[in-house]
Amino acid sequence: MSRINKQLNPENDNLFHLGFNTKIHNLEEMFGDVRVVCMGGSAHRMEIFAHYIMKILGHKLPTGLKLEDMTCKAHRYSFYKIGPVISVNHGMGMPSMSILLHEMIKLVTYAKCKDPIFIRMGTSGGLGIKPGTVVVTDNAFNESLENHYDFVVLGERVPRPAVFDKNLINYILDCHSTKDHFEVIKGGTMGTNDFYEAQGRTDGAVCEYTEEQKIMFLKKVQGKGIKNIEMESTLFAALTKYAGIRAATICVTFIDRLEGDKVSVTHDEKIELESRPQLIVGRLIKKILKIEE
Ligand code: R2B
Ligand code: URA
Repeated sequence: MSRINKQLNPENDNLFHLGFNTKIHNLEEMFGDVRVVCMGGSAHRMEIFAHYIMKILGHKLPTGLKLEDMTCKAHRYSFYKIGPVISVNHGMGMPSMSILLHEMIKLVTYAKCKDPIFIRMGTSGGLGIKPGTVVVTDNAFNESLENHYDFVVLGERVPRPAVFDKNLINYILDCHSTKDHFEVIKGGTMGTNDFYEAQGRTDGAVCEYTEEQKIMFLKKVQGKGIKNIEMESTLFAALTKYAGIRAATICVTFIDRLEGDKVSVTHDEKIELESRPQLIVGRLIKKILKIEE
């Protein structure tokens, strides 16, 4: 069910952090064909992904032209449109993602996109699973291990369920090939507002708990069916569901948090690991757009 704000005026709105204004930009003409909005934390990664999607769609730029970051004038996010696919970075953490999500949901609404899908491709720390495994989130949890995200509305906490679309999850799991050299699994994800204490790390600038207390906490998290920890899924699940947008989170794990805290992958390993969710989402996009292999 869609609960898009009825007070919005599509004729007069400023998507401030994207630099689009409905008085100036005809969003329906610019974005009406969009089917999939892909998001990820880093601007660089989403530019690489945009080029990957160009290859998949068979788009070739004439010599001398390059992909343009369409929101560069707003100096906040990096945003690429490749035919029916948008590739945009959301930054780190839920406040940054929340701003982008509000404005992207308004954008696809004003553009009259038909049943667009939002995907977050990310990185995470795993819990008792082999590093490099890709996790497709079914339920997202907050730092208190609750299956909802607490929005703060007019000073009051408003919990909204943090669950993802079951059919879309299965559709994504089907994109995993037995030939892939990594596992793709379904599981719970904990989204935190901090990388260090909230994720039970002992290597932050401050820390007043012991290694034993940390492991006890992480085992409790694991006991909830949670397979990985990152910093956006709870808000992402709850806001998209509330707005009536089908969405999914698909994250690679860099480390097993039961084995340690430090992410020590090399630059090349990082690029390869980050390409795993992209590979799966590339196949998903081909299926959605009915592009032959
Ligand atoms: C995963 O990685 C980032 C922190 O290193 C954060 O955006 C996340 O969710
Ligand atoms: N991102 C996180 O938020 N946590 C990790 O452990 C790794 C990546």
